[in-house]
Amino acid sequence: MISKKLHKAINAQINRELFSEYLYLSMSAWFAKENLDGFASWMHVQAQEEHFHAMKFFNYLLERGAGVVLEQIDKPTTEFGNPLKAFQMAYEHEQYITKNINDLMDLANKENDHAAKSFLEWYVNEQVEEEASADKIVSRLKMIGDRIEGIFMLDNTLGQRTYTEPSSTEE
Ligand code: OFO
Repeated sequence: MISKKLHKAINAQINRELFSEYLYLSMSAWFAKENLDGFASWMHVQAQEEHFHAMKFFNYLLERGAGVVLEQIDKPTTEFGNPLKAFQMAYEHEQYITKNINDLMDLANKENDHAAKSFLEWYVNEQVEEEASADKIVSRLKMIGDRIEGIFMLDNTLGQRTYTEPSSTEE
């Protein structure tokens, strides 16, 4: 039986993951408008990952016999200025999500909920990857600066990212 507190906190995290999906979709639309199709595609894949994160929490609550209440999703920003600013925002957003995952883990510890702790481990590890991938692109964009050929080369590289749903053993 999951505690009321932890149930409420995980339910709130579903909304944050869905907002992440929205944010990255909005970034994808902005990059597409800027004719940077590779960046747009990378962000689209990222949005798919966020959907998976949200559904993993969603299914977990159902599995624990707890209900899910879907709340309103905030409207994301629609203008990002330039690729560096967009990825800096993505990196900051991931740091914010990491903090929330850590808070969930702290709560699961406090509640002595071993099942939740084991489940949340997946997200703790996933956030390391989430932060690292955004941070790496921020660093590359800083190196590139205003050089348009560098932007196009990175656009080409990022466009090669494809979405693969994590296998059930990783879930
Ligand atoms: Fe769900 O990890 Fe990004 O936001």
